[in-house]
Amino acid sequence: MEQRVLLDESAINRALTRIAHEILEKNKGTEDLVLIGIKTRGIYLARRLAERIKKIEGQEIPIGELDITLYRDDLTEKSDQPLINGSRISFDITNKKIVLVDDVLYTGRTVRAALDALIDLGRPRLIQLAVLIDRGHRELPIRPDYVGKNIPTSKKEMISVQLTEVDQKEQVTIQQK
Ligand code: 3GP
Ligand code: 5GP
Ligand code: MG
Repeated sequence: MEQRVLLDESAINRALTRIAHEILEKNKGTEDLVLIGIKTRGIYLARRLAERIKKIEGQEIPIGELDITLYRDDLTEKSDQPLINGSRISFDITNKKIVLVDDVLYTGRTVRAALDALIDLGRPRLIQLAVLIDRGHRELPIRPDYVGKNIPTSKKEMISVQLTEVDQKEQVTIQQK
């Protein structure tokens, strides 16, 4: 299967550093700021952003986790019903500025489910969205506030996000399904 590298390790690092700065700029610092990562790789990306924010501002910000999966037979045939499998958010989100973090944004249905889950937990002041890759094909009116890289894709393509914490490798590639 032919595979093309979209981001290598340094490109991922630069994108995350830029997004950390953008988050701080847009929110004017870390006050009431929290990060919530969406299952698997979004959680590691959220942790990395929090580390960078700590380096830049010297402030620790809370991180929560949401576990959302799509019912599907395989990666090409997915039904469009994302399911919340659980959350680990050990702080009150009321009046917080939440940045949701995911690796890939595609139809937007996962993010919609995340928004539902968050709004059930409390009333945040605002919710923003950060993704490493926006591959297009939105089916809902959802747009990211922070993007590592926009990659126009065909629906037949698949983006593989490999992070050392999970994959012992650090790169983003695109291939045909
Ligand atoms: P993630 O948990 O880190 O997001 O859903 C399991 C993994 O499969 C996901 O990892 C995701 O990166 C990967 N994946 C690749 N292509 C697709 C796709 O088209 N849909 C979904 N839901 N996941 C995909
Ligand atoms: P959406 O709900 O926006 O269609 O898809 C978002 C979720 O599905 C993300 O959490 C992401 O993990 C996964 N996803 C969708 N398409 C891709 C893809 O091409 N590559 C990867 N790695 N994940 C994808
Ligand atoms: Mg994901």
